[in-house]
Amino acid sequence: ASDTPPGRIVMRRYDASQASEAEILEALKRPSQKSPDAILNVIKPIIEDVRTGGDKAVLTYTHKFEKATSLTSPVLKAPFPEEAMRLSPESIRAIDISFENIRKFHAAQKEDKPLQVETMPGVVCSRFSRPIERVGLYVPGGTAVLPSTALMLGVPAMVAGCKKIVLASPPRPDGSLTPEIVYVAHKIGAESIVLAGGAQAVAALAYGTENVTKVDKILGPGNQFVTAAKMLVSNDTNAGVGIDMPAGPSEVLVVADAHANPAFVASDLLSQAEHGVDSQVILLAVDLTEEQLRAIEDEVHEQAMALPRVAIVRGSIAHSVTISVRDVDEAMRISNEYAPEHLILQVQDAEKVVDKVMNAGSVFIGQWTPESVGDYSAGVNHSLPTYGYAKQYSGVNLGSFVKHITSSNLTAEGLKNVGEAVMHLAKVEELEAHRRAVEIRVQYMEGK
Ligand code: HSO
Ligand code: ZN
Repeated sequence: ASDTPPGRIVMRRYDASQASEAEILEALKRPSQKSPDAILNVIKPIIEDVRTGGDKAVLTYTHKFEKATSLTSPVLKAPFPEEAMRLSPESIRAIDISFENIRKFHAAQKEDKPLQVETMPGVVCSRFSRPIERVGLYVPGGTAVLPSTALMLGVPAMVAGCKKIVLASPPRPDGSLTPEIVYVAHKIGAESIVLAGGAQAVAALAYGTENVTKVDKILGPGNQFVTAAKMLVSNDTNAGVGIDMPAGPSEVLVVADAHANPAFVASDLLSQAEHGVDSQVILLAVDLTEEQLRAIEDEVHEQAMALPRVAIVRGSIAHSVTISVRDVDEAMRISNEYAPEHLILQVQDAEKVVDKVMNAGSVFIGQWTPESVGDYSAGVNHSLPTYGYAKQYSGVNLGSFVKHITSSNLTAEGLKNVGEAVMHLAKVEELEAHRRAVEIRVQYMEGK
C-alpha cells in the first residue's frame, strides 16, 4: 500500500501482480460491523416493550430517539393531509418520472400466466403467484432523507398487488415527515405511515399495535439496529413475519480501463462514498499507467473536497482501495469474489463484459451510466444485497412481494401412471397411510 499525503483524500493502492491473493482479499475486507451481541442487548428490551406496550411504547421511543416530543400518535393514516406532502413542481415531476420508470420495469417482471407442466400423462403440475397481503416498508432517516427508498420498496409492492402497504420512517424532531416520503406513500396507495424508526418500528410492524397494522413481511434497509431487529422478529414464530435480505453499508466496485474518463470514474466512486463512513468503494484499474492512475486519484481528491459531505467521504475512502489488474478477466475474478452491491463497468465494450459477471447486486454498463441513475430514476431497484451477499441473494424485485403456490391435478389415468412410484417410496419410508391413500383409489378404479 502506498503512503497517503496528509489531507489528501486517496484510496490505498495495491497491485495484483505484486500482492499475494491473501493480501488482495484482506484489502477487500468490508469494514467490520458492531458485534451482534452488543446490538442484541440494545434491541431486545425495545422489541419486548413494543410487543407488550403497543402504541404508547412506540411513542415513548420516538420521543426519546427522534426528539419528536410533540407527537401524540405513532401512525399517520391515509388519506394523508395535503399539507404533509406539499412539494415544488420540480420535486413532483422528479418523483413522477422515477415512479413511472420503476413501475414499468417491475410490472414487466409479472408472470402473465401460471406455469403448467404435464409431468406424465394425466399428471399436471402448476405454479402461480399471489401477492403477500400486508407488507411493512422501512424507509431510513439518519444522515440523509431517502424518499427514493420509499419508491424502490413501495412501487413493486403496489405493482404486486399487496393489499396493505405500511410505511415506517423516523419523523423529524417536529414530528413531521419529509413531504417527499408522504407523497410517495400517497402515490403507492399506502394505508398508513408508522412515525418511528429503529427496532421500535420493526417491532410495531411485526407484532402490530392498537394503531399499527401487523404485517406479513418487512422490507427495507436500515442501520445495524434495524437489521438485527428484522432478523430477531423473523425468528419469532409468534410474530409470523418474513424479511428481505440483510442490508448493510452501501458499496460500489468500478472496473475502469484506459478508455474510462477519470472524472467520471471518480464521480462514481464518490457517489457511494458519500453514503456513510462505513461505505466502501473499490476501483479495479485495468492496465493503467501511473499517469492514468494519478489522474483518477487527483479527480477523487478534487471532487471530494468540493462535496458538502466531504467528512463522510474521508471516512469511507480510508477503507477503500484501488487495485491494479492486468486485464478485464482478472478484474472480473476479483469482482465476483467481492460480490459488490453495485458494479460499474467503464471499459471498452462494457456490454460484452456482462457475461463474466457472476456475483453483483446491479450492474451499470458503460460511461453514460452513472450508478446514481439506478439509485433514483432508471427503473431498476436500489435495494440490493451488500456485504458480499450478492453471492446468494437478489435485490428487491417484484418477486419480493409475492409468494409462489404450486398445485397438482391428476386424472384417474394420471394416478395410475404415477401411483406405483408413490406407493413404493411410501413403503420405503414406512408411511403406510401415505401408501394407502393411493392404493384405495387404484382399487376403487379397478372396481375392487
Ligand atoms: N445507493 C444506495 C441507495 C440510495 N442512493 C438512496 C441514494 N439514495 C444503496 O443502494
Ligand atoms: Zn446511492
